Amino acid sequence: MLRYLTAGESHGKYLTGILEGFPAGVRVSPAYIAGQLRRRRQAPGRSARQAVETDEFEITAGLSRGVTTGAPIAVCLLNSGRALPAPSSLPRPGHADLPGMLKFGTFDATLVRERASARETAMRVALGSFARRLTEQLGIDINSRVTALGRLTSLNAAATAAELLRARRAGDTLGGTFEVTAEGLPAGLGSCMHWDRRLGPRLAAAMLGINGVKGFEIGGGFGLAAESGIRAAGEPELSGGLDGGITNGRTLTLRCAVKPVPGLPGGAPSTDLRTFGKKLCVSKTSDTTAVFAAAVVGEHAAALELASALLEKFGGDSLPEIGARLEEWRKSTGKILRRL
Ligand code: EPS
Repeated sequence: MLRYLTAGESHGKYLTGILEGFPAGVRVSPAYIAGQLRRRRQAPGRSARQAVETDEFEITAGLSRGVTTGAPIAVCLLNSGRALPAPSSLPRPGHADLPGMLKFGTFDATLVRERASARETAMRVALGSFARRLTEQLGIDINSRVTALGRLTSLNAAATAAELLRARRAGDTLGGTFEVTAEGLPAGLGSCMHWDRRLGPRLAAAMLGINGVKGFEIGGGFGLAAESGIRAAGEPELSGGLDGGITNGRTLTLRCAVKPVPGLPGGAPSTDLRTFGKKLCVSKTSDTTAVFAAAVVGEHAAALELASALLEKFGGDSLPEIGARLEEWRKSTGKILRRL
């Protein structure tokens, strides 16, 4: 079993992450992790905060000369934009502030927002980079693409930039949808034998656990509700690579809907929990959209879950051991799958 934990506040000194149960023998260069962090940090639509973040990190355990050892992996990721915000009893609407203040019995919204912040997803990318390297070295290719920015569905660099500029000038923010695919997965990951062993709900939890993600689909998703059985049977890719919670050897396709960033530069009406005075809650550092960054996080969140499922099926303490078992499995299942 692969498990991971993160700690750290958005404006704390650094984020901390531990990845446990990861096999030995996986080559992971710091440059690779830095590249993945850069993809998240420099995604379109990010706030001015990203210009001061360098995502400098140190791997303090579990890696020797660029190769994993089988020991728990520990990562420290520095926060550069470190001006701790002043305490505030004004919750930002649409964020975790209000329910978090009620839940934890505090009048200080910053105590909640510091941890609820999407800054934490930088650590999920850092730890997910290890899982992504493992899957890559086993011949599995995980990718993502943004499929909608607000109402814009034919995306190219120019249209995206224009739509982001339009929203920024209007003091507005945008949501969107993204897709994560995994190609080269063997059939047989996950299980139909108990609901919580199904890969679908496990991937759903990983993807819905990304800040701002409100919707999740596998393959044809909600569209399948309107399909007839005959039509659906004719298009097996609509199952999105999973049948009965088990990978079927086809491309895995996951789709997520990201809500528009609730922090508005022009301000959103809120109520101070100490005075009950009505005030505008102004967010100067909000992203214009989080959908491009979330897509990168989605790849890594999916990679962690898929790596875990691979380890459950093929066991092994080192990459060569897992690789040999997987190759045997691909040979034997391939003989059947190729004849269908
Ligand atoms: C975030 C608000 C902004 C973002 C932050 C996520 O930060 P702040 O207002 O605390 O300066 O920049 O994202 C990151 C720092 C990051 O690295 O993703 C929020 O409220 O979620």
